[in-house]
Formats: sequence, structure tokens, C-alpha cells
Amino acid sequence: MRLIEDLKKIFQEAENKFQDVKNDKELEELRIKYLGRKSYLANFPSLIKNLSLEEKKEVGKLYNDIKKRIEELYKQAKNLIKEEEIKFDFDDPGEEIEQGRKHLISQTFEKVSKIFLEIGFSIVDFNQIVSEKENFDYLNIPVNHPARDLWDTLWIKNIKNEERYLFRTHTSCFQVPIIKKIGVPLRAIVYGKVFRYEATDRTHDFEFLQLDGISVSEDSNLAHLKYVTRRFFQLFFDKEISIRLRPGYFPFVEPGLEIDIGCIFCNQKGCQVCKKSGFIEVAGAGMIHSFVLKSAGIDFKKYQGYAFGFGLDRLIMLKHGINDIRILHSSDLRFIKQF
Ligand code: FA5
Repeated sequence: MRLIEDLKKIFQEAENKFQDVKNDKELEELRIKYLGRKSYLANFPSLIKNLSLEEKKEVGKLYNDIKKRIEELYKQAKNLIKEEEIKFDFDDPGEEIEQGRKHLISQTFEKVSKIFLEIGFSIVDFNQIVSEKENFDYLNIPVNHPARDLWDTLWIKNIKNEERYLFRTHTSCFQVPIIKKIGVPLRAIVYGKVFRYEATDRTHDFEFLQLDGISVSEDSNLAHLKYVTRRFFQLFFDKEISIRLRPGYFPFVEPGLEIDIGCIFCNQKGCQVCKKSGFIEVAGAGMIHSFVLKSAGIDFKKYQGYAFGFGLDRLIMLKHGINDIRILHSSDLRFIKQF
């Protein structure tokens, strides 16, 4: 019978459409189309009024059944849309996106740059791979000189038998190139990674940070050196710091000095950190050796200069109470997030 086929077709069609419905608007359109006052189903009773009782019974049963199932499809689609809406909650503030931060080392670089700019130094950059001349020869450390043993060196394999290159063992290697490049008078610092072929422990790494500074002019002298380094340590540690200069040996300075700062932990009363001495050794320094000035092509009778250099990691460790240098260069987030 045609009516039966029509009903089945309508159901089939409705079933497909209700499955694809995406939002309230589409659902309402379907409701009007299949269940609304002007829909085929609403109009259906008038179509069967001329049928026999037997036929009416058969068709009527199917009609009731299909109407119920389409109402059911409508309800299901409505619930589904509601669930989707709940899933996409426009009021939900969302997951917080974790923000990165500057590593303590980068923060320290910024701080030391700011301090030295304030004191009147330029900040320069220098290569991490340097020539043997830059790292040693220019600095009065000739080949086979026992002083070279002070720095355990990581050499770059020399393939062409030309000038030898290495991972810089100290930032002092910038001295001659920078004087040659900028000329005198000059005040500059450089900082960054240096590398040594060394076993690591809590206070030694094979890759660590140094900062070197030089001042060359007609009257740069030890009093200036003392002022500049003391001022730096005070600003770095944010407190009054006393310093002590002792004789020390470095081939590129004459006289050569070791700089100690008054222990920041015990105010020089004597503690474990300063080994009861009241002082902590933090830097090497001195007046730039005439050999170095000559290497840079400077008239050493007219110009003189001072130089200083220290291990930045050790300063960071002192300032923040870090007891293992290796954690500074690790990427352990538990550490990084503390600063
Ligand atoms: C030098 O490297 C000299 N260039 C410093 C200098 C500059 C002297 C200018 C005179 C004039 P030294 O080898 O002592 O010196 O190293 C300087 C600092 O680097 C040390 O005081 C220490 O703080 C740090 N240091 C040395 N070896 C290590 C290491 N393996 N791990 C971490 N820090 C280190």
C-alpha cells in the first residue's frame, strides 16, 4: 500500500537527517518538518479516513509506531546537542598555559651587563672557539710553557695542519683581539662559556661561565681595579662587601693578583664556606702584562691597563646558596622554576 511505503520512506529520511543534525537551529527545522503542525505525520489521520477498518488498523499501527520513533529520534538528537554544548563551555576559563621564564644564568647575564654598563664598561661578545694564539700565545703563555698546564684544554682536531683551534679555556682570550679591534682607551667586559678538560664535582664543571674585564688607558691602575671590582661585587650581592687583594700568578698580568671578598655568609666571622678565613677567593686580576699590550700593537710605555676575571657560576652559587655547580647547567625544571 502506498501510505505504508510513504510512512517508511519518511521514517528513513527522518532517521538520516536527525543523525546529522548539528545545532538547535537545524533540530528545530527538522522538528517542524517531521513533527510540526503542517507535517506529513500531523496530516496523516486525514489521509486514512477513507480506508477500511482493517486497513486503518494496519496503517494506524505503523503510523503510531513511526511517530513515536521519530519523536524518539528528536529527543536523542536534542540530548546529543546539549552534551556537545556542555563539552564546549564558552565560560570555561580554559587551561592555564604555562609561561616560560629566563634561566638563572640569563638573569645573571642581564644583571652583570647592567652593573658594568653603569660602571662605564662596554659589553662585548667573543667566540667560544678561538685560536691557540688568542687563548695562549698573545697572553704570554707560549707553547711548551708549564703555565699552559693551568688550563686543561679541549683542542679541535687540526686537519689541515694550520693554526690550531680550541674551545676557549678562559674569557681572557678576548683581550688582544678586542684591543686590536676597538683600540685604546678602552673599558670592556666579555662573559660566557669556557671549557676545560676536567673531571666534574660539586664546584667544578667541564663547561662553566667566566667574566673577564679590561681597562686600558694612560692611567688605568690598581686603585681603579680595586674600586671597579668592589663596586661590582657590592651591586651583584646587593650588600656592602669588603675585598682583599693578594699576590697571584697569571702569565698575562704583572703584578698578578687574587681577589677575595669578605665572606657573605658569616660577615667575615669565619664559617664553613670560607673555611674560617672570613674571605672567599673569587677572581684573578692584575695589571696587563706589557707582553699582552705589545701583542695587541699598543705602545706599552704610553698605555697601561688592568684585567680581572672570575668564575660566574661560583658567584651565582654563592649568591643563591647553590651547592652543586652541575645543576646550574642541567635543564631540571624543578631547579629552573625556583628563580
Ligand atoms: C683564569 O681563567 C684567568 N683567565 C683569570 C684572570 C683573568 C686572571 C684576568 C688575571 C686576569 P682561573 O683558571 O683561576 O683563572 O679561573 C678563574 C675562575 O674560574 C676561578 O676563580 C673559578 O671561579 C672559575 N673556575 C675555574 N675552573 C672552574 C671549573 N672547572 N668549574 C667552575 N668554575 C671554575
